Amino acid sequence: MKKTELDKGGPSHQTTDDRDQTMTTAQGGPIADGQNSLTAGPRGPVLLEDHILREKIFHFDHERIPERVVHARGYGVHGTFELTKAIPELSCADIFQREGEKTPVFTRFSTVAGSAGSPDLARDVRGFAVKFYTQEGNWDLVGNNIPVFFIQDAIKFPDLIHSVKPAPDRGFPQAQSAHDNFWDFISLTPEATHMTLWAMSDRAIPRSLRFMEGFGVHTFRLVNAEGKSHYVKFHWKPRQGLQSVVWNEALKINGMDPDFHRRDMWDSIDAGDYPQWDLGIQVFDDEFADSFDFDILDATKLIPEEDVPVQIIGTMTLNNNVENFFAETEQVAFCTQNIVRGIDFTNDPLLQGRNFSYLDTQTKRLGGPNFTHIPINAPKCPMRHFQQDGHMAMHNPKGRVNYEPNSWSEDAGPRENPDVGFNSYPENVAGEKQRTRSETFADHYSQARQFYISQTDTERDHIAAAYTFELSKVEREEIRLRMLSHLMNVHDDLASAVAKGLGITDMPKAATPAREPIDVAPSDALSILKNGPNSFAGRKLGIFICDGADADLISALESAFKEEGAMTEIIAPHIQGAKLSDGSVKPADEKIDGGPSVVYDAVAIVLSDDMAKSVAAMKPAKDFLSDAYAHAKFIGFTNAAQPLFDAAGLSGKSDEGLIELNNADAFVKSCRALRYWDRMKG
Ligand code: HDD
Repeated sequence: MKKTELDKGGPSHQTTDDRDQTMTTAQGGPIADGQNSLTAGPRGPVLLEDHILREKIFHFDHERIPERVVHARGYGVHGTFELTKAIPELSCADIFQREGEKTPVFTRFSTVAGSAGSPDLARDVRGFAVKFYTQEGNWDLVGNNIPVFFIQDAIKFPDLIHSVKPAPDRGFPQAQSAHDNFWDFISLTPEATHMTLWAMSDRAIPRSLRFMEGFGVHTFRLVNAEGKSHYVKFHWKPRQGLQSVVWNEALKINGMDPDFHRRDMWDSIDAGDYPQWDLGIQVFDDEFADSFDFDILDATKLIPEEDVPVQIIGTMTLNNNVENFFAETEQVAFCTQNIVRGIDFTNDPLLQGRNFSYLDTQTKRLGGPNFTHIPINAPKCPMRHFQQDGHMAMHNPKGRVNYEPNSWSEDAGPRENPDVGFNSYPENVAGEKQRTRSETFADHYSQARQFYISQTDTERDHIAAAYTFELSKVEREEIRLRMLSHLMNVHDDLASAVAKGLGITDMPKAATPAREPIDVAPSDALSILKNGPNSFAGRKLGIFICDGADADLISALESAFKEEGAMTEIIAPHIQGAKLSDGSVKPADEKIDGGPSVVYDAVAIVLSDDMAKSVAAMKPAKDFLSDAYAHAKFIGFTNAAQPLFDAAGLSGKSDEGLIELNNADAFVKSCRALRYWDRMKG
């Protein structure tokens, strides 16, 4: 029977004569028609024998796997790690032996609390997990963008996560910590105080995944060929420098572009602007550990870089977007217990609990024990063992032997090798079984205070504003007061700023510390603003234009920012673009209401006298300018922008961040400071 256009599903229905492109079933059978079910007559019932329909719907019905119980929202990228300083004296790990050698990596960034579809700019800790495919097996460094954690013992993790995730009765709020359950738990968990200082700081609203540090958090061991051990903390330092957004901006970005971070990562790699991080190590021994004011096994504490400097030993370059999000980013299975010879664990109770949890969770999430057979998880070095069978087994032992010891001489299968095999560091351990927390873990406030006093005034204001915002969303007053009682042990300025923000006049009694806080010196490394890149490279300028705008100025801006290593985008009243002063038509990347200033690091407003009034009447144009101003951005403008300034309520405003566009190079130079923070004072 000949098919009509309608049978084929309309004119868009495509067929091919090319055998290689022919669509098939999962069994490989060519498909003649994938758009019409098999029915008895044109209006009759669908026949059960329709194996094409059955297979297609069956597979679709099974497309989802459980999202990660935490860190569900994430984005993965391929890259390489290049060793720049060999450290055989510290570690016999193969990856640390040969300078200049490159090891493939897969890195997944994530938020913690939100579900897989939640917005990128939630106030949250960011996961920073790196899988190194070394020649002696996979090493997973499963860290965060914050060097400390909320809790000291893994047994509390389910409670922590339950408290931050949506409440079980109502199923909200999503991807937020600004609610009763979270702050109830935190206010009853003094050890979390240090971490919440970080989470309320701008670290928790990074401008880009490319502009954040990463930390292995725990103290690990490096072990050399002679079996000598040193303690180590791992750091990732972004070559792009640190940068965050402001809270009001984050809220607006979430609405305008919930995929802001993943889009930014995809776009920069696609454009060949590959983000890089240096891998740093802080190495120390028992002598330092014994003299340190805090316990090196306590994951709520960091070791200031001023005390133990970070030595750079290599560079990670992320240079390859995934081919398939599900196959790679979703199926990648990081496990803290994936370590290699030359690296070992310590007795950090949080780390030890994690070592149990990750293997367990991957088995559930990926459906069985063979998730290491999935290409993204498989080592890139040879692997030989007698593990076999199970769901979806792809690599089973070959031949007759699948056990050890065995007395077969040929095809006997793999054998242990004490010379190159993993040997746990033979730490001497003894003690009574008990459920206690070491006394040495009891100081919960000193490092929180250190973090606070290490920040610039702007950053301190942001921290106080974040606590105020979050606690204002808390319905129960006693939780707000209990939180305040902890902040009083951190710093009076912080406690009184938050109390003022909340409208609390009668201060509660300060919480009784489990151990008296001590004085610790500020550490500049803890501030974002003290460690700015002094460059606009990797950032984005939004150029708002209209008909009649100065063509030469626009092209000067584009080349000056390109020279800086930055991107530019054109925003115009219409997506078709604008007819410039020289008669050329400049296409737009965004229409004004689709390209708000919150998605740019700085803006240039290049208008013409003829259009100045009509542009000033556009609501999104006013928001573009007033948001850029409120978010302390550098704003370049031409004279014709004056009516827009008036309309945005900014008549007569002048500061060093508002720059008349006479010279594109000078404007780039100013933008290197990233924000004009002084505007926010007072
Ligand atoms: Fe965890 C995922 C980081 C404590 C249990 N964690 C997960 C991921 C990161 C971290 C980055 C996402 C990995 C990916 O992209 O797939 N987690 C941390 C850090 C911690 C930490 C830095 C403290 C220092 N985690 C922690 C504890 C437990 C877990 C104490 C449990 C006792 N984490 C998990 C998990 C997850 C996970 C349930 C969920 C999905 C997954 O493992 O793959 O096993």
